[in-house]
Amino acid sequence: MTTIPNFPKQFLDEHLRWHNMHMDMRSQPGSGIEFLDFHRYFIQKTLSWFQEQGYNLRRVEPWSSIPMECKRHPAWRRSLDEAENRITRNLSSFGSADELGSFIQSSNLHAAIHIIGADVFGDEDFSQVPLAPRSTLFYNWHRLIDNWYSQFENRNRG
Ligand SMILES: [Cu+2]
Repeated sequence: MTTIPNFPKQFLDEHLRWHNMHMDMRSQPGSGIEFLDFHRYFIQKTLSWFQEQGYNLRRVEPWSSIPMECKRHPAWRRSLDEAENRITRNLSSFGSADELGSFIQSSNLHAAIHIIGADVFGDEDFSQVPLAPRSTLFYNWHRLIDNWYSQFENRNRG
């Protein structure tokens, strides 16, 4: 089961509040980095709670890449492959982390995985903004996104 037992409502509310506040800002400068930074902060916070419960952290590890099961789903599109390929093979094509964060949203990659993954792994919560953080899939996916973000940051530093 991918539902996290006793997941605090305050965390669900905080995540929903952020999304509601940022819904209309998606194409504006700064919205990409805001998306990446909020989720990085949120994941750190919820995972330390998760660990305090004695839950197995292996359930919330990042995917190493987008699961094949998602790519075989009828709703998967070639444009989503292209978006993933640009991130994994051509990260330097992004001028800034803000651009990367915006692309993950505007390419529909972020939302598509929430919707397709919910179907593939049988967890409706994952496709719904108010409930997604109580699914272990949320961490599998958002930690993969966060790893892309880290790779981008490290690339710029090097
Ligand atoms: Cu979110």
